[in-house]
Order: sequence, then structure tokens, then C-alpha cells
Amino acid sequence: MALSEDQRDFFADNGYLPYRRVLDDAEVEGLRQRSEEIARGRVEHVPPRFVQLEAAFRGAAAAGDRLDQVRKMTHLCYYDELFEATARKSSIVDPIEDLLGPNIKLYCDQLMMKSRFNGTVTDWHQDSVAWPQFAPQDHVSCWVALDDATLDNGCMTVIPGSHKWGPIARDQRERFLRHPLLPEPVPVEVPAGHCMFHHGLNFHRTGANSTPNRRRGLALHYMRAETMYLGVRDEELRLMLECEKSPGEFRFMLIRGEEFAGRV
Ligand SMILES: O=C(O)CCC(=O)C(=O)O
Repeated sequence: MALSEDQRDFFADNGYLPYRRVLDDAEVEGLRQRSEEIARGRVEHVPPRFVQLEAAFRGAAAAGDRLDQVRKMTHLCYYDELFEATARKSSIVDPIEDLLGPNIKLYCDQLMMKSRFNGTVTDWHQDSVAWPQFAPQDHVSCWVALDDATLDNGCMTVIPGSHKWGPIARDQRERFLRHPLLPEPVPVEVPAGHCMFHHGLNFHRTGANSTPNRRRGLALHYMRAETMYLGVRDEELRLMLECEKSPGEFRFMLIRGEEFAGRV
């Protein structure tokens, strides 16, 4: 077991868990450099469609350093060996196994760039509500800081225990967030190379970054290999195209344990 009983209880009660260092300084630096090459379009192995700019820079080609304009990059683990190796690191997957069980798949990954000066807010949400094609909705994400994530540059803020209320429909979100039964939100500062875990139904947000310091964070979204995949047609098509697989060939990335027929 990588997690103590107290850590497992904390996660079960609160839906998140600040954790320890999972990448050493050289690994963090390697991922930073690779993320810069991808963001600046200096490598070709990650299709440019997975690099999303902040809204202010979309449309006409903007002047300036693209690194300061990228909002997020997705599916890096499916295309880049350094990011895939990170998703497979035992320092991350051992605690994930304690939370999800022995059969683990990666749904997707998002490198949230929260660029210096320009990084915008990611508003309150539950990840799993955006992913209705899976049942049950109990993904667990590992959010790894590639720079120190602080209150000033947009660290994660969570609502402890919010996962216990289940999926909240989008049009009820504001009412839910104002409900007196909810505790105060808690900011979670994470030093570079360390991580935190959150449940797919935990409400969380990140603030803006107008500081001169970057705040990159790699979100690795894991699920049980036993998860039922509802295979919403358009979603399946999107994933196959995105991952350049032919029909029937696409399976979510097996990280550990077994995969099962008819499941993700
Ligand atoms: O890193 C961020 O800014 C947002 C991360 C997030 O919402 C997530 O990992 O689910």
C-alpha cells in the first residue's frame, strides 16, 4: 500500500488528497522542456489540434511567445513517450491503485498551462459530469505540479466532501455551490514535483494567473478497467479520430492489471 489508512480515509471523506513528491527535479525539468517544445510547435509528434490557446489569442495569428498563450494541451500521454512514462510511474500509479483497485486505465490527460500573465480561471466543475459516457462516475485524477502552484498563480481550490452529493446537473450548479450544507472551499498549494488526487465528482476550480511565474499542472485522469463504456457514438468517433485508430481498434490506455471485454 502506498497510502496510509489515514490518507485513504481522508480521500474517502473529502474527495481529494494532497500528496507527496512523485517526480524528481530532473523529471520535472524534462517535462517542462518537452511541454515548451510542444506548445511552441517545435516538434511534430503531437498533432497541433491538441494545443488549445487562451481565448484571447484564438483566431488571427497573435504576436508574441506561444508559450504565454497556450491554455492547455491534451492527449500528450497518447503521443509523447515522456508523458506516457509519467502516467505509468509507480510513484503515481501505486496510490492510484489504492484508490481505484488493481485494474487501471487512463482516460485522458490535460496539461493545464496557466500561462504567466495570461492564465485564465477554470471555473467550478466536477470532471465526471463532463464525461457522462462512463459508468460509474468514479474517476480519480492525479494533478502533478510542474511549477509551484500557489494561491497567487492559480492553484487548485476544492470543496471538501462535495463528491458525496453525486453528479450535479449544470443548471443546478450555482444553487448547489451556494447551499449552506457545503463547507468553505479549501485552496491546495502544491510544490513542483508533488501532486494531489481528486475524485471525479469533487467540485474544484483554479484561479487566474497574472503573475510572472508559470503554473503548469499535469492532470492524469484514471478509471477502473471494469468501467462500463456507454460508447456515446460521437464520443467514440472523436476518440478514434483523435488517437488515429481504426474502428474497433481503439482501447483506453491500460496502465496496470487486466482489461475486460465490453468495458473501457
Ligand atoms: O489545472 C487547472 O487549472 C485545472 C485542473 C482541473 O480542473 C482538473 O485537473 O480537473
